[in-house]
Amino acid sequence: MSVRTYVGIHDGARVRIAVVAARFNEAVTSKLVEGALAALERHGVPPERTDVAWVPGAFEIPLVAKRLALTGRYDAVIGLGAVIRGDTAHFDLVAGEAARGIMDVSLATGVPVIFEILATDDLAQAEARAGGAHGNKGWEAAESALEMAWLLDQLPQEGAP
Ligand code: INI
Repeated sequence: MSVRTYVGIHDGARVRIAVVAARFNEAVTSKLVEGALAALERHGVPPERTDVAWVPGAFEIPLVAKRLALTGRYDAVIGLGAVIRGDTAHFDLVAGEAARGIMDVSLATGVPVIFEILATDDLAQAEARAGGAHGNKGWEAAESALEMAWLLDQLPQEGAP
């Protein structure tokens, strides 16, 4: 008997995606959003099947991601933010709580919530990952969302023999 293997693909044919983006460091996060939307379109998710919600900062992403995930309307939610060490003494708190919150939402709702909150030492490092020398992490986040949406759709459901 052969091993059944599941690997998600970037197929946006039927999925609906929500993006939750932080306005803090908007020069960076707007680029992440652009990258995510471009990747979604490239993989077959038109604007009509993509919703974007803006929140004040990365700390607020989990609550809004949870609200959207609980609607049942989305196959995946993408959290986009930029936490820059130089900007705040509570860098670790903001970045850490945003990460923990996103994981909690994902596990509690069963909807994949993609974590693409840049945590960098300075603005230049963030810019390099938002359409600069290190690519656009928003694009990668969108591909992760599609991969997870496909995988969760294809995997056996709870209770399946
Ligand atoms: N929010 C960010 O998204 N990035 C940051 O770098 C940041 N800094 O530096 O403080 C930041 N703070 C705001 C935070 O996310 C909340 O919006 C705020 O604390 C209100 O809850």
